[in-house]
Amino acid sequence: MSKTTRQLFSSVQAALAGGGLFLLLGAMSCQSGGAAAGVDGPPPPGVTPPPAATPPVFNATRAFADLEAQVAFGPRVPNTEGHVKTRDWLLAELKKTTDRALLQNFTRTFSGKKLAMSNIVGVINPEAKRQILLCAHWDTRPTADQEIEPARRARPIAGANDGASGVAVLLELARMFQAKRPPGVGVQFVLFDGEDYGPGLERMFLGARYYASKPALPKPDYAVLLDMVGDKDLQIYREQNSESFAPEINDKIWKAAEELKITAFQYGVRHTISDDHIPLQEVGWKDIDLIDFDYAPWHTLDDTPDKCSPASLKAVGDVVARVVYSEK
Ligand code: 1BN
Ligand code: ZN
Repeated sequence: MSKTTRQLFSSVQAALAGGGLFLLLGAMSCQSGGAAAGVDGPPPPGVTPPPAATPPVFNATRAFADLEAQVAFGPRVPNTEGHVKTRDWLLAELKKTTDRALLQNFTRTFSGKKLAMSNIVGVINPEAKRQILLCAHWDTRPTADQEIEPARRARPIAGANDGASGVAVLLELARMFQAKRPPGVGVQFVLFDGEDYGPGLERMFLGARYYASKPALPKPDYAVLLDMVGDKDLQIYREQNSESFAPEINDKIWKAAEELKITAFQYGVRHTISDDHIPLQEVGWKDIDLIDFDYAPWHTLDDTPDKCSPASLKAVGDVVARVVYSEK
């Protein structure tokens, strides 16, 4: 499928899945500027310093190694060995970097099959009055349903971008926040399970739905979900459900991107996506989804690390870090 055809197809599919309108709005605020710094370096000269504190450097090489490490565990599908090993590794990583880390275990049964799942939770500065939730899903799609050939379609995806990318950014952010505590806020990390179980939407977002009904930590002031943020050709547009429900959080993110001159953050709204932010929005939490849904290998066997880049992880990490360190 060509990129254009693919984009149209995926947009319509996302719009249908979200039950919303597919809109291309041009009313939002973001300008593209020059590139960000070299892949592991500090911001380029001339970039406006953040108001509250300067973030440490986001180490893109280390973040990308975390993406590859997740993929190396194999598909992270509930009730598989790769899922258990990845869960234990992620919990151990968050135990190293956060003040408190825990597993929130839960089960769901579909067609007589009981699935054991875990949301993985960590928090830095839990005593702070203001709290931000940063989240991503760590599970992967059990079947590559966008493959054309039936034999390929039956196999699980590697989930380099769709799964590992958002988690990789969050693990590196946790290291940064441990090295230099954000002055004005607590940061909650939740890695959701069961986002991509499927095949239908009624069997998706399982961890986010569970968390929304039984939050392990106090209600955050706002939440930012990272999903599919590793594409080599990263282009993140505002997502419609996020823009409808929490435009002020989108504004914070796009303002930081503009200040850092990070061109991956694009002007306007592109897709309407059902994702883990919806269950949180449904219980009244201000929540946005940062997602680049124009990704040709989506739900195929080609969603592998070579389609992703350290620079893309850094673009997103730098922007989120700036927002967090700007909170007073
Ligand atoms: C995102 C990544 N999603 C699944 N994998 C959410 C989604 C659901 C996106 C349906 C489009 C359609
Ligand atoms: Zn997916």
